[in-house]
Amino acid sequence: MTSSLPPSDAILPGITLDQHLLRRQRHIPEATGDFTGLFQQLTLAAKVIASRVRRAGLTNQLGTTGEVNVQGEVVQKLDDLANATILQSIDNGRFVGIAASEELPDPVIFDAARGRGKYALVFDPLDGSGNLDVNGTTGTIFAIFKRLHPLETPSLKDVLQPGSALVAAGYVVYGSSTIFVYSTGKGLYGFTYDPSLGEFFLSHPEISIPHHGKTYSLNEANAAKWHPGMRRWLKDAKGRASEGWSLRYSGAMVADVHRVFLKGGMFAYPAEAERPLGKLRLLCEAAPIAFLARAAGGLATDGRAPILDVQPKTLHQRTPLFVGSTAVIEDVMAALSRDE
Ligand code: AHM
Ligand code: MG
Repeated sequence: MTSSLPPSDAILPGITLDQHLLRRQRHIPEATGDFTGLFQQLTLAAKVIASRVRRAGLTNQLGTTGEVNVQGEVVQKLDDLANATILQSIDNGRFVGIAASEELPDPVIFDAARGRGKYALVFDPLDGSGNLDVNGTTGTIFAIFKRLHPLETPSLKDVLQPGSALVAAGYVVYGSSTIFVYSTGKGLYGFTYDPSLGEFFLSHPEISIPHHGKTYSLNEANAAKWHPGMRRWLKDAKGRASEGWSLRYSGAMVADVHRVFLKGGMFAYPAEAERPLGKLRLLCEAAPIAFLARAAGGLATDGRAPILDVQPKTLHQRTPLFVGSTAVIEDVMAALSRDE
């Protein structure tokens, strides 16, 4: 028997999400551990949702609840389950004072009497849930603000902050594997879930969005309703097919954005003639994705202004969204401004 140990990566697949958070926390002398505690609650929720999504076809969890949510959209059974999972995961802790979900008309206030919980959480529990019935990819998106007045009872104001005020954001992709991606503003990190060990391991250190990219992800069936500049940009890109442009669109923003973050290109849900603010939600979808894009060297705009600068007026406010490689987004913005 040899006394030398094998290299550590021959035993462990890498550092865990917990270890990663703790190492970063050590560099912040004033850290209380609340942030790490909140992330532990979120990763627990991600594991539970991933497990439910994987087994949904066996547990009568596919299909709709028969209800329509505050967005006017049909609620899938797993939308409800994912929403309840996240709320339960954070309710037993003291870190979140107020949480707002895409699925709920109003924010949930925790422990209002004592005004505890210095963070405000906004989330889309199961993005792209229309994909569930066809075994397509779905995801969870989350955004974390510091509450404006942590000693006071939490209120809607804690949530109605611009993306530039976020302290962290992330998403979980429930795809061929489960991947948890997060940033606190500097660096974007991805962790792949090993279900046999019940741990997320660092698999994508320092994700950096390529400056250029040749993939566009948008629902082209809506093109007739878009701004003429957007239509022309797309026509030009298609005319340059020999340059290698490809269309990839999954119906789940998280899946499409994850591709764009890794390979470059653009995800967009533009404004439409009868829907000038597009479809996606500013707070629980666009702002966190814009925050992550900036951390990885990319751009996100509503076509006029950076998404991160937009001050939300209402909880479920919508926004057009163009996000991805800097060169592509700048090109699209130029096309949009030419036809104003
Ligand atoms: P959801 O949060 O209710 O699932 O809606 C958001 C989703 C995005 O994930 C996706 O990019 C978009 O809606 C797809 O919309 P469409 O079917 O109009 O292309
Ligand atoms: Mg969504």
